[in-house]
Amino acid sequence: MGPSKGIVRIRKMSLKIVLVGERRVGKTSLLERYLKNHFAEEYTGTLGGRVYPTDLEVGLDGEDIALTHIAFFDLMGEHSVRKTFAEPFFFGTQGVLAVCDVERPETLHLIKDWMDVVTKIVGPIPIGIVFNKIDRAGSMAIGPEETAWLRTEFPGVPTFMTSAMTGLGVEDAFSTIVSRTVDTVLAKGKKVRSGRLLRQRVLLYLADRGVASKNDIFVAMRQVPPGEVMDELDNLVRLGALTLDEAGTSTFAKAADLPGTVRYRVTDRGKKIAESPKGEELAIEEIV
Ligand SMILES: Nc1nc2c(ncn2[C@@H]2O[C@H](COP(=O)(O)OP(=O)(O)O)[C@@H](O)[C@H]2O)c(=O)[nH]1
Ligand SMILES: [Mg+2]
Repeated sequence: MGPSKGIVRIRKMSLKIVLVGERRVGKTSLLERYLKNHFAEEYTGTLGGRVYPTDLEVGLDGEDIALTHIAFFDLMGEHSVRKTFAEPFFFGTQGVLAVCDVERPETLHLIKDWMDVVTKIVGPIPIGIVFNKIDRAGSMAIGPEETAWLRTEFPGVPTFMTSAMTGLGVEDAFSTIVSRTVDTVLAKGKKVRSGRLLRQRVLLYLADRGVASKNDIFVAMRQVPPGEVMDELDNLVRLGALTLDEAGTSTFAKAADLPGTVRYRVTDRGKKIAESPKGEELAIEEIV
């Protein structure tokens, strides 16, 4: 289903985006600048964390839009969060802005430690690297050595030069991480939907014939990679919608380990699911 003329689809989603980085690099100032367009001179370092909830509209392909509710998480007790409270703090994070201070190169290298902690908890997610305090260009300590290090450690990761003080580059850094996070979340959703579609096709094919061999099913689904078809056969057996037709295969065997001649038979339950209207087809998704 590509974007079709005249129809605007609206996707609603909630996102969690976290700012990481050492103390005093400017995380809180960047958030304050981006969300409230204001800059506080004094330093108000406190323990814990703080959430800035925001609603943003993001343009998608064609005319489609995403209505996002974004929770930006700001660190306060930076050290204790990385060492002790990482799991609850980063749980469910979908995007990261990693901030360093152009006057302190060590804050760039420590981004690696922050990302290791985050990735361990939520896996690979979109990230943007922010070089803040660019208004201090005169005392900038980030040179070719740092740039080379960055390319090795974070290949392909977008970088931004920002100043929370003047506002330079701030909008770009935030809007890029937001749109990358939205794209990633939507891509994951697409995967689930095509999985549902394949499940229904396999089930209808078998409900029609009663029995079919693994090879026949591959031929019927030839546009789909065999690995995906086998995963779906395994799911349907687990759901009790299909059984293996061979005598003596009472214990569950993975489709990948079985010969092409092995036959699958649709069960009464499988027939019922195949016949049910669309809404109910999807209900089986929950059971897996
Ligand atoms: N010159 C300059 N100072 C900044 C900038 N961003 C933050 N600061 C200052 O750096 C200090 C630490 O900022 P803060 O946002 O509290 O850092 P955090 O600990 O990472 O949240 C404060 O004194 C800020 O005023 C910037 O872009 N330029
Ligand atoms: Mg702060």
